[in-house]
Amino acid sequence: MQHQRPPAAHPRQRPLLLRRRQRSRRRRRHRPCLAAAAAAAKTSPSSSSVASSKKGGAIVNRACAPCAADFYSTIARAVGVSRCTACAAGTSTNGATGSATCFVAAGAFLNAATKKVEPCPVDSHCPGGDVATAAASQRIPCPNGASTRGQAGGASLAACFAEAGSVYDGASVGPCPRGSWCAGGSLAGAGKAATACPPGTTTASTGATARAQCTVQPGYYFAAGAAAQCPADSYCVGGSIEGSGSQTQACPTNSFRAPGAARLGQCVIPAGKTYVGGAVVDCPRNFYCVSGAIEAAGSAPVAAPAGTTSAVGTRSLQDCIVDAGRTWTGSATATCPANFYCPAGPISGSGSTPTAVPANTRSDPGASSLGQVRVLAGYYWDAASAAAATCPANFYCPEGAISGSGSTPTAVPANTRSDPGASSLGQVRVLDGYYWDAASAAAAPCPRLAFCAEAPISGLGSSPQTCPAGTVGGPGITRAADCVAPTPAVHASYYAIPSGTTALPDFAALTPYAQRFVATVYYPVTLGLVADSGRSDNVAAVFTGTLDIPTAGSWTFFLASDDGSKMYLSALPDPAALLINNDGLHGTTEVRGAATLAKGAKQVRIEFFEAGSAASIMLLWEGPGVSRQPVPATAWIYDPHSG
Ligand SMILES: [Ca+2]
Repeated sequence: MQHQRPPAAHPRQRPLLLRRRQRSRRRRRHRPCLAAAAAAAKTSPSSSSVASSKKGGAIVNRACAPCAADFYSTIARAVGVSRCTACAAGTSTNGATGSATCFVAAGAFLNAATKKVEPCPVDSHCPGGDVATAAASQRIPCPNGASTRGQAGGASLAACFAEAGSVYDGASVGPCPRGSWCAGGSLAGAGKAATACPPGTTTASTGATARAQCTVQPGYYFAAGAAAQCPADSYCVGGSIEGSGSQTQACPTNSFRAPGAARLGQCVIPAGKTYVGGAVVDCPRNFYCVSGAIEAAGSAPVAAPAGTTSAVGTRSLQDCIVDAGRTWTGSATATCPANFYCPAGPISGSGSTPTAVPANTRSDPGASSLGQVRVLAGYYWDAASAAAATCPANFYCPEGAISGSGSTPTAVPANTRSDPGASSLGQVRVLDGYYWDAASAAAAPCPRLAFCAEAPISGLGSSPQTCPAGTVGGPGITRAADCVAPTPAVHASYYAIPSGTTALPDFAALTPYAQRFVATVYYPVTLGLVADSGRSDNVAAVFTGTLDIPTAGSWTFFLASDDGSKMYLSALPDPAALLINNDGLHGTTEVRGAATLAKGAKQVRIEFFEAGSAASIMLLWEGPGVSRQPVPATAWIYDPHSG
């Protein structure tokens, strides 16, 4: 049992007289305390109570009393002087009375060198304790890696701190383990805590300080408290679970991706499209675009090879279109070979497969269509059977393109024919009695002076054969043996004229006494009958006929007569058509006249008279290809109506 008293004020705080009075009272109070102790022993069964009663007390008012708080007494028995001693500076009885000792408070220590109580140093903690023991001097360093954060006076381990990113394991402070984060704090509390990152996440290294340093690896993202694989058609860059690691990014529109993509470049662009400027767009014309990741083929259109084209959105090399007239050889295009044709087509199909030309046709290199294929000479393209067929009889078939003449046999001209398989006009045969007139490009009746057997245009069909001299052939005549002497074609009229005539008469006023046809006008000098007039003298004649001028050009006529004569290039005596005037009485005299004449028929009129004695009338000519000579009977065209 102890008496409660208010703690005494410090002696030095009191005035001197008062202090003396109090010392006197204290002497009385601090007397030996055995009696009281013995009394106390009788009333307390506790031996400790008996022991404690031996110290920390003093006699007060003849009774034994405990030392006040912050005073102590070590006296165990009466020695004549008894008193309580104040605790040294910095120590206390921790509020207890009757203490036999003083204590250093936690957070301070008793410096043995200075004998003074000092605050516990930085980075240590001091539990304090009984000044009579070593405990009062204890200075315990914070564990390795911990500190008091610059503060002195640490009382316990709680005053030591682990910094953020480190953790106290009960022995020392080390880096926060990888996969955890450590906020740091007092070693008695938060400093011991390493918080594991959520499932599937970790930290980049040891020493993480905060949850935000927990990361998911690329290809994963943090959701619902754990890492999960990045979903399809998205990508996940990973990172802090409180930042990018918690996000999924959609692959660009029209791209796709299996789960687990870690970056934009792993999004896959479908074939026929490409990734440009942040968007998926159609593969451009004349390129092709295979499917691939953005970071690979998906953003790399490939140019269509030379000699090919491609439409917008082409998906592969095989879809490129080989140009018409070219073909794909496996690595490049080449000109379509001869005897094949090559329409435009994909590399995967017709673009790689030249088509052989049909039988009896051919093609030049670079042909692009069946229409360009050429049907061989002697054949034509029969559309119904889609094949080259032998050119039919009475047609001819030069080589030609199927799209043009090769599909159209050409009918032979009139009055010609052909055998099957004719390849050219030259092989066409001109019918008997005709010849091929190149100038008019037609079969014409055989000329008057020729015979014409069937023959090809390229041969004798264009060359009428001349009849033997003095004979004529003409239309329908096919053999030399059929050529005949011409029918007399010059119409002769004979007139009786008076004796003493000296010049040609006016025939219009006369009437012929005889008319007949004669072969030509060529009667040399005679003293007998004049021509076939039946008279020797005083006779006149008019010869009319039509000359067949064989060749156009300048023709010279020679008219010799005894006596007078005239030659007109007309049937009637047209003064404008007078070519030769050989009139008057004279012996055989020749007069010439020239004219430019067209080929073919030309009417001629010759007037003549014989007065007496010798007589002659002779017509000669000279012209292109014809030397001076009498005009032959064959030069006259028979016309029964002439004259
Ligand atoms: Ca005469």
